[in-house]
Amino acid sequence: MRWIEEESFERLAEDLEGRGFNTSWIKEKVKSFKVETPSWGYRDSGTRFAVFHQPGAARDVHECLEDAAFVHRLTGACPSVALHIPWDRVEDFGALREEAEAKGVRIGAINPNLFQDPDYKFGSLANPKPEVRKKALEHIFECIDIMEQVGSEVLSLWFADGTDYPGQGDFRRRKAWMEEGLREVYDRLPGKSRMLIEYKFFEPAFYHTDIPDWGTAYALATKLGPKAQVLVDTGHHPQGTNIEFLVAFLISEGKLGGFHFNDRKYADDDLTAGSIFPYQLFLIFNEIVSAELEEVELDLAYTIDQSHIAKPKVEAMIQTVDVLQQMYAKALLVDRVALSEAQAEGDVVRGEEILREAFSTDVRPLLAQARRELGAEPDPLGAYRRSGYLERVAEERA
Ligand code: PSV
Ligand code: MN
Repeated sequence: MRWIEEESFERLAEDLEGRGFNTSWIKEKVKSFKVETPSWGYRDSGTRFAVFHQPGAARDVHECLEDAAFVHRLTGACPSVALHIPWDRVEDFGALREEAEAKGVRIGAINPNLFQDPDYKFGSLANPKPEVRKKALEHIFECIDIMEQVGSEVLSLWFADGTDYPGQGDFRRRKAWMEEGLREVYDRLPGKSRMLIEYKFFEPAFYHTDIPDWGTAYALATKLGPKAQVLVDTGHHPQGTNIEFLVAFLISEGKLGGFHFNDRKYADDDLTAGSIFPYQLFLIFNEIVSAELEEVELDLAYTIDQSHIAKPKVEAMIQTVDVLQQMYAKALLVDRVALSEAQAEGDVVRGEEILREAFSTDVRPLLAQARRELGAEPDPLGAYRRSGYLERVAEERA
């Protein structure tokens, strides 16, 4: 593994300097890249057909925090953990906050669960029954209280609301109920906190979904006000959607709030980010870096939203962090001056080649160096495999 050696970094740095880049600035940017991991990514999970147990999978929120803290120690890039309520509900959230901090992480976005309770069979905030809408609203209010107790500033909302058949629901009425509920939530947001509205074009509903796409989420967030933004889950689009375009659109409107990273081949498959469409992931980061360089105000909640079945969970998480860092680093290597020249001149091939040059640069030596400087592991996956962590927790959590 030559890329891990400091010499490889020095060679890359020399090459980049030769291409006109400021390597230490790029390295600092890579070091500042942080992504939240989800508690639910450390627990047992399943398909629609079965739940599969993995030895060592976290059994409660405390073990999720333990796994997340270990991922952070190895990568230096995952200082916070997203919680899902009620899966992660505890008696004392103040104590949970302290526990997280003692382990070296903090609690990030709070995700209400508005899909699992049988009452939500026909929706939550857009349910035709007022008592169910009220129940959903109260659950979100509970999550806002939890945010205050754990010091979180992000309420992350995903609704499974939708219908399966024509005639099942009244679209406009459901829209009004959704808006009414979201308004009440918005008005309760404390201090500097914000709400992120996630969309998904289908599943669990198969005929219509109340917030199916980024345009709908954008319209709702715009109506609500500046503390409401859109959350892009990379797996929640129909085939062929140009995600980098919608990311650019939302950035320019000040409405991009964050991401749920994963990848998909067919639907919401929860695969490792970049495992199927790495170039797309690079192009998404390309839009973000382009905005960062123009000093567009951005506060993006980067979160991994993956629940692995085929892969061991902690390994998959570390692998994902590495992929995200790679794509971000590659996006920092786009020659922006040359790119805008090519665009102005209508030189399509040159413009594309500039992107391809950045995408094909092996940035692993840069990442290894950044991690060394962060006090993390230059090769976090290798370090994880050598650590014996999985064997230890598999025994403890048997
Ligand atoms: C739904 O598919 C989703 O992406 C939402 O973000 C949820 O919060 C998450 O999965 C976990 O259920
Ligand atoms: Mn998601």
